[in-house]
Amino acid sequence: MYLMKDITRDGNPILRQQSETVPYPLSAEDRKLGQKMMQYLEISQDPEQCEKYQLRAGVGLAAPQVGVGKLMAAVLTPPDEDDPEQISPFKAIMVNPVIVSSSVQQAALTVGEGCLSVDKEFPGYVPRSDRITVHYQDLDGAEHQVRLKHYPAIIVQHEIDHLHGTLFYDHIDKNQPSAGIEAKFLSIRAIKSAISNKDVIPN
Ligand code: NB4
Ligand code: NI
Repeated sequence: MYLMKDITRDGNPILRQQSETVPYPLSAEDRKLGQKMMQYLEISQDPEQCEKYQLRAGVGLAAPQVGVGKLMAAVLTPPDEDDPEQISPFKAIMVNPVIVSSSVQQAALTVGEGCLSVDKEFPGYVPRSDRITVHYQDLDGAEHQVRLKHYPAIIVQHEIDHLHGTLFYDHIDKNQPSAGIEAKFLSIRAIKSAISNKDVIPN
């Protein structure tokens, strides 16, 4: 199992590299990698085990964070009580994921984002697409295409960013404060001032 000592930290060049396509059939090693990443998330979300192994809780983990530059990430979203529309939590080991479409509508977690690979705190909104369609393969090579919104969509975008060498704080607008907003998810209009890409046109 992975422990915090196995997690690569900001400054390690692998976190800034483009990951490589994973070939099929999957090697035993690549399969193990996917399973171990999901295991980290499961253990870290169990309060007792999280404490026991001194982990930082995670809802997603990307291969570069365990030192492997391959297009693979695990996502495990806990049920969101504040979002009754979210029928079931999203759980997937995603291989070669590609975002095939994303909404113009933006959303951000009001609490900002934290990353297991970034020890420093970076307060501020991380504007992302509110909805995405992502295509990926599972460990058996089966192809999946799913539409995600809100919280799961934000997590998947954070993980896919890792696979392309991007970290969450790259998206934070350093010139705009983020105080005073209470809603959990915000439309692009509400957080317009925090969005650095001024070309994004609200729908
Ligand atoms: C990935 C997330 C950062 C923002 C939002 C959140 C936590 C991470 C990083 C979007 C994706 C990991 C991967 C949490 C967390 C809420 C739900 C359920 C019970 C504890 C858990 C805590 F831990 N981010 N950490 N950061 N990353 N929510 N929750 N709770 O997961 O760096 O690239 O277990
Ligand atoms: Ni991260």
